Formats: sequence, C-alpha cells, structure tokens
Amino acid sequence: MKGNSILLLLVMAIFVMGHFHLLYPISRGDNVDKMNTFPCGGLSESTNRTKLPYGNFPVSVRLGHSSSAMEVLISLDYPEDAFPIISTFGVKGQGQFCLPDVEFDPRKMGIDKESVNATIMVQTNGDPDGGLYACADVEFAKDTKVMGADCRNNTKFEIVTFKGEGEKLHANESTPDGYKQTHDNKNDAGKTDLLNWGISYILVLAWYFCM
Ligand SMILES: [Cu+2]
Repeated sequence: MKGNSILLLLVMAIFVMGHFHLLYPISRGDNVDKMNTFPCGGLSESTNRTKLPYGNFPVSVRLGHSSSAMEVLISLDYPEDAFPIISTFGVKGQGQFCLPDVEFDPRKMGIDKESVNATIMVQTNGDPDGGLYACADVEFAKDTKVMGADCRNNTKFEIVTFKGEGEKLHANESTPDGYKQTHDNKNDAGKTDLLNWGISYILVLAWYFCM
C-alpha cells in the first residue's frame, strides 16, 4: 500500500515534469525530453493541421510549472522567423490555461488568400532557464470556425504583465517574473537529462521496494 502511494507520487512527479502541453491548436506532439529544443521542441511539421478562422482563436495549454513566462508566436514561413502575437507575460498557477482571443488576421499583413498555412509556437521559460517549446501547424481560412477547442481555466491563475525591459524579452530569455535570465542556457539540456536520469533511478528503486 505504502509503496504504491510512493510510486503514484513519483509518477505524478514525472507528469509535472511534462513542463507544459499545448492543447489547442493541436500540438505537433509530446516530446518532453526535447522540449527545450528551439524552435519546436525537436518536432518537425505534422500532418495534423488545425483550421483556424481569420481573426481570433483560442490558445489552450496545460501548465506544469507553478509559475511561467509565456509567449505565443506565429510564423508564416519558418518558425525561426516567428514573431509574437501575444508578447511575453507571467502566469502563476498550474493546470489548463486558455487565452480565448488570440488575434491574427493575415489580411493585416497584405495577405488576402483563401487560406494560408502557419505555425503557432508557444514558448515558456525553461527549468527554469532557457525555453520550452511547442508548435502547432495551422491553416487560416476565410470561411472557418474554431472547432474542438476546450478553452477553460481549471484553477485560479494570476496573470502578470511585464513592464519595461521584461516586456521585450522572449519567454526563453525571461524568468517567470519578467527578468532577464542570467545563466548559461547551453547547460540546460545536460541538466534535464541528469534530472530525468535521477527520476528514472528513483522509479526503479521504488519499483524494487514495491515488489
Ligand atoms: Cu518543466
């Protein structure tokens, strides 16, 4: 019994390590180990393209950290050239979190086609440095409605608007409080691996003691 609860706690700990999940528009996939890989968490373009209307659409995520800097970017070509449509802000709270009215109208950029493909890129700060990345492949189309979006907040979130320098930082350069990250972000990958390895080791031990 006791062993099982410990195991459950450890499984939950790993679940929290999922950093964040992009729920809508539909994410390219889940790749927790490589989520700190710019620009799309190591995942390439998917065939699952969410149709969005010209204008407003929701962006829904599940946040695993208690406090995050978050940003939503869009790219009409390559994610490397992405620009923010929701600039970096702070969010305190965990669980499902939704921005109901993210605005993007290709016509404002002089694009007046029936449809246009794009990548929506959601970025947060890392663990805690660097960034975490999830992308969704989308198609903006003139006569479309938002479909299948589950846009709700399941806990009380506190939104923090960043001021001054913090407002101009990308989420992968920002702390959850809107200050510039000071650490050498290149060490992030190694740190995450070590952490994952540590957790796997504990899990194996827990398994051993439960048997
Ligand atoms: Cu994390």
